[in-house]
Amino acid sequence: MTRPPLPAAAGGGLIERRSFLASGARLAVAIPLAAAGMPAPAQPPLAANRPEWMKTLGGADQAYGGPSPHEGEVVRRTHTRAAGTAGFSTWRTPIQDQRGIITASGLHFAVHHNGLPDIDPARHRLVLHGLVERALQFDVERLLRYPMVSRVQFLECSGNTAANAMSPTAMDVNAQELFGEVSCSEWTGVPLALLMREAGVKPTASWVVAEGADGGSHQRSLPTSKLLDDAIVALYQNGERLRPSQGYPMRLFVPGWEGNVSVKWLHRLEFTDQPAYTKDESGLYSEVLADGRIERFSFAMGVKSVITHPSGRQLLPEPNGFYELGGLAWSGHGRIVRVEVSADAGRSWADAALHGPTLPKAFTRFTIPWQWDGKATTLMSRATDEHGRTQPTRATWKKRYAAHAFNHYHAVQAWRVHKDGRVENTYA
Ligand SMILES: Nc1nc2c(c(=O)[nH]1)N[C@H]1C(S)=C(S)[C@@H](COP(=O)(O)O)O[C@H]1N2
Ligand SMILES: [Mo]
Repeated sequence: MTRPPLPAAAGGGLIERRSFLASGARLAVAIPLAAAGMPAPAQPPLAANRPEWMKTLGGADQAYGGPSPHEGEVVRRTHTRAAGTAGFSTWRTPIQDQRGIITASGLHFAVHHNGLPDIDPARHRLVLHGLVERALQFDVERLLRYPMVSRVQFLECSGNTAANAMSPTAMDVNAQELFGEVSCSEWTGVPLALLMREAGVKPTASWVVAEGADGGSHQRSLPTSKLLDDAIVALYQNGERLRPSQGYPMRLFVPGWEGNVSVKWLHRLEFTDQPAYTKDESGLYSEVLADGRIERFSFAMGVKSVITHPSGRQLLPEPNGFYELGGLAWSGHGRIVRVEVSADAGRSWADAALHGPTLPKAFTRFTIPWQWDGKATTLMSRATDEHGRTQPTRATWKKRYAAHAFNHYHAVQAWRVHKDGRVENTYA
């Protein structure tokens, strides 16, 4: 029986979501039992040939749970030249395998400029000093006694998606490689405002220099206004104490701002009346604009989105099939209010469904149903936040920055779908 086609939301096979759900449409993805050579089950269908795990007792569990051994491919990835080295390394999260908005702690991306320090929490101290009435020192035990807040928020390296900013032609890489330097966790910690009140930060203290306890002492200057607004000293991540990779035993967490300022292994906050222009902020984390001017302290992360299923180097298993397109959107300025998707290279767009909760400065999951007709096409997503900020095209982004600039790239991402089902990174 042929059914009437479902109402289109836009060109290229995007389906209007409400009527799609209401229609009880047969997705034709599952295998009908009859087709699998089995009669309609009067008794449980597998009774005759049960797998071995249904015939014996299971094994023992472990003290700290881990992922299924069958998911061994879902891991962070680093570049071989950096793997195992003590110096600069980047570990990217498998964003294409994530569903929901929380990144599993063991899969959180990581950027270490000076390797991963092994810190004894009993000997770690946090000092607040400089332009304060009372310089203060906290050990971990004391800090754990303070009132804390919990918020689900993303963390993104300003260099995320740098390959698309720099490479003249689109590199055929997967979403992990391109977009893997962003993650989203529930962060719990002590509001900086509380600690700053206790130290009596002076009105002249417009800046703070935050320093990590890693060998190499990662340092960034931040305006105190941001610390008072929503920054925390994070002690917990997704319900447990921070992972070493994320700054154990404590880190500065600065919501919505480039990852670099969320100083891990935080041990010192010096209140000053001007930025320190540290090595970490004068070099890598200053932007060169197209006209040669330098943009310092480009803190906030722009509005960004990416379709994660399907995405680069994946294979659509069948043409003329139903697929749910979906991905993640986020903005360093606030909440995501809209994500538009195009399945015809940007000629037409439809609103994707946003899956709640849509939290400020957090991942927001979006989806839209899609009937692929088996022809080559290009998929794109474009997010808008509550302040009306949206994503530029790659060409518009490139116009603003010098040719070699790569930080803060947040242009619309396009994936080319080939006739044979291959999905490839492309520039739209
Ligand atoms: N002390 C210290 N803090 C640091 C870094 C570092 O190398 N040392 N890397 C920064 C960078 S570049 C980023 S993007 C974020 C990454 O945080 P994550 O490793 O928890 O994902 O931490 C920032 N904080
Ligand atoms: Mo970073």
